[in-house]
Amino acid sequence: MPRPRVLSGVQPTGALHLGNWLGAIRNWVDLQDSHDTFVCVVDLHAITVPHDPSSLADDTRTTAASYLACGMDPNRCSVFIQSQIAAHSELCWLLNCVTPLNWLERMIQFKEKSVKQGDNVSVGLLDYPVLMAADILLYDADLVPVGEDQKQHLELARDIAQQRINARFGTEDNPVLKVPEPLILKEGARVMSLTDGRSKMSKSDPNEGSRITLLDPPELITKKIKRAKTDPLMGLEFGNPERPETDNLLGLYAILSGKGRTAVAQECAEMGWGRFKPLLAEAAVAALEPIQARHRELMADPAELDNVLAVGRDRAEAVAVSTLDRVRSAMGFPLSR
Ligand code: AQP
Repeated sequence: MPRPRVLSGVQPTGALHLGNWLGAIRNWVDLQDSHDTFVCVVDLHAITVPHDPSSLADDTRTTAASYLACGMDPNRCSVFIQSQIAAHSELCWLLNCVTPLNWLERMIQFKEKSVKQGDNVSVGLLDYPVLMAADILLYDADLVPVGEDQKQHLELARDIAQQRINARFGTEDNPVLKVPEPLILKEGARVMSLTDGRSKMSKSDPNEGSRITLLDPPELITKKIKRAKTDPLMGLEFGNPERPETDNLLGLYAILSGKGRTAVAQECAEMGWGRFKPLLAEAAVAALEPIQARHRELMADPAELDNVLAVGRDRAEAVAVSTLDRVRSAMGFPLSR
């Protein structure tokens, strides 16, 4: 039996943070033994908002190195860079031409991100979910790990595959594209901003104090946690809707210390912030230390990283090109290769 295939990725829009690790990459690491795992750095997605061309290539490599430093093992998964495989852009175009505009206009992420862009909203930002659909569908993914924020995009990918490609260009017995299922991720993996417990931790938040990046040095981690927003109440607890910051920081402590939610709920039930914050800082520094050490090694050996990415690209391209050919052929194009 072939293992179910999984596809996922993160945008190289800045240094990865605890949310990207705990909400996404940590789950991929768990999947690589049981699933045929493809993970890419989605650099084409990163230019859907204004970007700095002088740092895109470095950010892309640093992100790939972060995947490996967090435990993705190139012998057990395929790690590659999205833009190195032209099939992503080509399938995106084919899907664009069958996707109704109003399906994209109702995407929540588009509405939220376009508000931040003012008059500068690109067509690419609107089209982001179609490119994401192309990423997923190219690999015949059985499962796509999704957090709450990406559920709507996966639903769109399923609708495009089912209603717009298979129903129009395939048959019931011979569908053109595999329709992926969501893989619902571990509970409690949504990490919130350190400065506002009601918004998610994000690479693009202009306030750097709102996130802990995977490469922050220990003193900076300690400083950011010291300044993190709290409330005046004594005793820390989970699940109080009036205390989102408490829920977030306690949740981080449960994961980063490895103690789990029940144990930390007991440990911190009577604690004040003055005692808790140094404990959280210590746990964060200790959890990130091995990732940072491995990341330094990888960045010091560009040839090894190049090799991992070349192997990943070749494996990914073989799958992607064969899917693209299926779609081209179903839509009436002669095969180009
Ligand atoms: N705060 C978070 N908590 C849990 N998971 C998170 N992810 C992102 N932020 C959190 C997960 O990381 C994966 C890839 O994210 P992305 O970089 O492709 O896009 P994003 O979700 O928009 O992440 P950011 O950090 O907020 O980036 P910017 O600021 O550039 O938009 C996804 O699986 C996501 O769920």
